[in-house]
Amino acid sequence: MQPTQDMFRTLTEIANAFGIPGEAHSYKCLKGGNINDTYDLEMRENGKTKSYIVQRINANVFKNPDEVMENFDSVTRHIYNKLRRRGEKDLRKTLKVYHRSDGSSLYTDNDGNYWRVISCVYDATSLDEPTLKTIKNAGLGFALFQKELDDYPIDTLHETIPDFHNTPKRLADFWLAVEKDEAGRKSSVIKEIEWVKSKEKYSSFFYDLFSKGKIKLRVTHNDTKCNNIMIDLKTGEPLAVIDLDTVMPGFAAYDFGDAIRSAAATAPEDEVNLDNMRMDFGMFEAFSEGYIPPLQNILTEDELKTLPYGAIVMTYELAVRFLTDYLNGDTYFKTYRDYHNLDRTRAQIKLFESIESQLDNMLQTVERIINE
Ligand code: GN1
Ligand code: MG
Repeated sequence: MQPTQDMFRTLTEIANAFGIPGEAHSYKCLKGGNINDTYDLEMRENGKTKSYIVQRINANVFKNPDEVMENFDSVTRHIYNKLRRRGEKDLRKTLKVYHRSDGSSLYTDNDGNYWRVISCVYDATSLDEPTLKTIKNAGLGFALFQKELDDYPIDTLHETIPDFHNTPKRLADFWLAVEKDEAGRKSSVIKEIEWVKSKEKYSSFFYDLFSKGKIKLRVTHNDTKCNNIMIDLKTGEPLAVIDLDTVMPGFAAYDFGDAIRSAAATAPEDEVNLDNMRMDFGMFEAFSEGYIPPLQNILTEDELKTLPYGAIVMTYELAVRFLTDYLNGDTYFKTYRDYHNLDRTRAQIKLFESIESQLDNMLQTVERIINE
């Protein structure tokens, strides 16, 4: 999206409300998210420029922005304090939330939109298109995030989206959407609906392990798309994990799985030419080599060994969510073209089939890394 005067005025108003020093100079729209709107605002003071990340929180998705910010703030503080205690100099390894003079970290504009300001991670890039060289560090970065939060008091976290990764509930919502057929699209997606039915067994995979006491609820990120990790432009080292709106109790395999779903896919999430879409095994392997070693003493053996199923379940869940939204008339995810949610569904189905067909090799590879 091209910058507009109106948006520039709004962002300037927000920067002023937060007491950000200097004068607003220009802004850029940062793309990549399906939910919030994100801008990079450049402020100038005494000839120096500094960037700030200004975000509008999607209140249709996050019904309680105060609770989102409480989680965000305390998770980033937790990591910051640990980095400081270890004498870590590079504070790009976590984000900083800005506060207003009354202590609040939110600003509400005249239209009732909620805004926040977050530090910019300098000399870094979000990993939109990982390569075999960079993906191992993405795995390492997400693992370190999991590790930093291992001692975070899980009961103090708000559930910012209830049942966010409750896969059986996602499936129940899907069947409701099929029944209601709100947008009159059901008859055009009969094949996809049948596919969802045929893979239903995966929806309760981790819930069954949990009820048997084999895996634990942990503080997880819940949206580990590869563009939610920042990588040092010069060294490739992982820096901050970003987009912390959905940090909530969850299963480690869901974070691992969502990262594989996005980072090891050979095409974008909404690819139309399905021949281009599959999971690249080498990418899976490299990510796992970064992710597993730091967590060997944290995750249980059952958690580690079942990680590959996370990729299956997360890809299934997202296919179900995209198709649900398509049936509901595109009310949740931002869409940029007709049939966007349907294209996304089909691309996830194709990716799922590729992941499922490589499952045995994935399990063996994880086993090998665990035993190394
Ligand atoms: C959304 O906002 P973004 O793009 O990081 C969604 C994730 C999906 C993802 C699919 C709060 O994430 O759950 O996996 O789109 N976030 C929310 O691209 O629903
Ligand atoms: Mg997100």
